[in-house]
Amino acid sequence: MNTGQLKQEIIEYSKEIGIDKIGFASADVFSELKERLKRQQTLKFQSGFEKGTIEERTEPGRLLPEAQSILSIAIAYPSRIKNAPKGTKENRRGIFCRASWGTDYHVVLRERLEKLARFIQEKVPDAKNKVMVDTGELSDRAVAERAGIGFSGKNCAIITPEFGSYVYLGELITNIPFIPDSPVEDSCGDCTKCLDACPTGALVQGGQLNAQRCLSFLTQTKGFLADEFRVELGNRVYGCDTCQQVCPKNKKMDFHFHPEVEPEPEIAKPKLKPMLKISNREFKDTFGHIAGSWRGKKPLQRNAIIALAHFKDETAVEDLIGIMNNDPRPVIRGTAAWSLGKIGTEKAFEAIKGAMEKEQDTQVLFELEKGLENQKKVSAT
Ligand code: B12
Ligand code: SF4
Ligand code: SF4
Repeated sequence: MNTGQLKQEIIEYSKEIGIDKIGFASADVFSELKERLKRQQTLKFQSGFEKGTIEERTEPGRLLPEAQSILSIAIAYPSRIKNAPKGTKENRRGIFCRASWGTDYHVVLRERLEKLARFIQEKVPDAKNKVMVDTGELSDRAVAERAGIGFSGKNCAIITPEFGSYVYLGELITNIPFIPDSPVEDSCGDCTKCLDACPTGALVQGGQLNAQRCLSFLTQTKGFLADEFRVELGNRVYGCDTCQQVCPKNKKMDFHFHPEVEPEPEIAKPKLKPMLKISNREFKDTFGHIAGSWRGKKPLQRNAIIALAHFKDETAVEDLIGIMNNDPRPVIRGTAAWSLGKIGTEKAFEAIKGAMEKEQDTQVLFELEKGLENQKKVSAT
């Protein structure tokens, strides 16, 4: 088998099936990453969403015993919504991060990678391949960096020279020994724009994230959100793009190559109030196909409630009172109480007082008290 020729054929085929960039890396142990992951673990900076042990994450041979190479793929996604709907006073809107626009990228990339695997199998019948996107053990970024897809920015993202950092990543481990590509040179230079812009200081230094402080992570948690983060959340209902938006490498990067990952404007920037009362069925029909629905509706509803407080949306008071009094989930009742306190109309405070008489859950009671404290602040001014 001539692996040089096969590599060329794979590159050609990848373009035909809608892969924007492909790179080849060795399947050697990721020793630097191993140390990094240990350090992050000791510091408790991990998110908990990472799959597998540190060994599985850094030794490709544990995932495919015959592993020789890893093919890394990137698919560019849009950064702008054409004809984006604007929020109004009556209809405030939230925002999903760009990586959650259009069809779930796990589905899109897996389909491309499986085609690639079949193509290789046809050429080399005894080839052994294993594909993964995001939910696999490997660090998609470390693979992409080694395969020359892009460099690892201070915002932690893989930044490609062609598409900036707005790319999804996935990989295919194989037993074929391809000649590896060379890494892309790091060109962050003296820039610190992402570190300066991060609303929560989650980027503790260039290339190091404390995931527990990252709004992207926090939008995906299911419990109460700590107060300090509620203030910073703004209208994000899922994910955070700030450290990518400010990056000069993303200037004018907005690619619309793939209809599947095109944003559906009403979903990518949803009206907030309807999210409060959405049924399970409606949620599945509307948001079920996007990446941002993987944790279910509760975190998104909680974030929508916080976003309404951010806008001080008085038109939402009625709906918020409804869920504060009737929702079976303490996180939703309590966050609604907090939000009502922030919006701070007379009706909102009266409703909080009423809820205090009946509420049994101690965490919700705590949120109700916080809500009422705002009344004291209002009357003191
Ligand atoms: C857990 C996870 C998260 C966590 C933690 C993110 C993080 N930075 O670690 C949370 C929930 C916060 C998150 C958020 C986001 N995520 Co995420 N996430 C993952 C996941 C599942 C694992 C990442 C991981 O293991 N991190 C641990 C760190 C330590 O390793 P790493 O970043 O993978 O690898 C780099 C570092 O180790 C670094 N490194 C190694 N050694 C050393 C040594 C030194 C000194 C330094 C400075 C650095 C360094 O180099 C590696 C290569 O860049 C991957 C999918 C996967 N299976 O890899 C997606 C992934 C990283 N996420 C992705 C995306 C799109 C996002 C968001 C942009 C989504 C959003 N808009 O909200 C944000 C970005 C936040 C940020 N600034 O990183 C993409 C990244 C695409 C890209 N172009 O880089 C991935 C690859 C998913 C995918 N397949 O496309 N994510
Ligand atoms: S995604 Fe948002 S919160 Fe997380 S590091 Fe980037 S700017 Fe900070
Ligand atoms: S904002 Fe500046 S420092 Fe941060 S990733 Fe982009 S170029 Fe690098």
